[in-house]
Amino acid sequence: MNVLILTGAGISAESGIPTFRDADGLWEGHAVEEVATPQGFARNPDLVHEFYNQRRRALQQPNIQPNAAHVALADFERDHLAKDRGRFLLVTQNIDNLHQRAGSQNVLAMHGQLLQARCLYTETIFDWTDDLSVDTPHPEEPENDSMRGCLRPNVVWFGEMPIGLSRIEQAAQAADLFIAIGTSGLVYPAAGIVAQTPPSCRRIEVNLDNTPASSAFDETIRGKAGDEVPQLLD
Ligand code: BJW
Repeated sequence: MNVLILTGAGISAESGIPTFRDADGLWEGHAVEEVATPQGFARNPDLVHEFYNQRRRALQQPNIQPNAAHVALADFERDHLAKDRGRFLLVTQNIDNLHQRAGSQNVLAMHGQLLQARCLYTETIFDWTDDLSVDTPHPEEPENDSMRGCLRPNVVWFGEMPIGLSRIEQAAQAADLFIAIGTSGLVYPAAGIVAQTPPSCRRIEVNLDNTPASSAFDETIRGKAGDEVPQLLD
């Protein structure tokens, strides 16, 4: 049985990371086009850096830990692969690294990672835990002033190409079980993955609420990921 999991911000809500579109979400007080597009970054890099600096600092607070849903997915994958039951891929839209910290192995972070920075010129990716600014020197060329401020968060903004799309498409087409957890089904191409799975695939949505994608699933489980995912995968 080939398993494909898709996760969104809702799976990390119980770990203390705000979602985007719920009340008190990350977009509140921010115009999406100002903080999550390449054009917004070009117009006002200070604002965008500050938005991500705050989130990077918050992510590294000791109280932010993987929750029961992250752990259940990591345990399920370990067992599935150890028993040679088929393939397993966890596609996450989250940039928070909590799946990796919970022990998941086959994780594809399709919208990038907050604890990475990328050089605008060379595309080199660096592990990054500190603040970024328009004055941050290039890690490999700290004396070269023309390279100052060349780093951006290694995340995927609107209008940019998400990571690993062909691998995701292949996994969707080969999936026998597809589970989407804690995602609003509003952002493409992630929201379209369910439509790429074959008719024989069992499709399950776990979410607090209905989403525009709900009708594409065979089963919808309403509740908190931290309660529902461990039960579902037990
Ligand atoms: C719980 C819970 C609990 C709460 N338990 N549940 C087709 C149609 C229409 C538009 C498009 C299309 N194709 C492309 C587009 C344009 C665009 C798009 O989708 N726009 C729509 C908004 C209309 N897409 C893109 O631009 C993408 N790029 C692309 O398609 O490129 C193609 C291309 C071709 C050729 C050249 C170049 C490009 C890129 C999208 C990038 C999205 N980036 C962001 C920011 C990432 C960095 C960051 O984190 O800051 O990704 S936006 C933001 O939304 C973030 C998220 O990953 C993403 C999805 O959000 P998510 O995870 O679903 O969170 P929420 O908050 O929306 O929902 C949370 C859910 O959890 C809710 O349902 C709650 O009920 C639930 N929940 N607590 C269970 N405890």
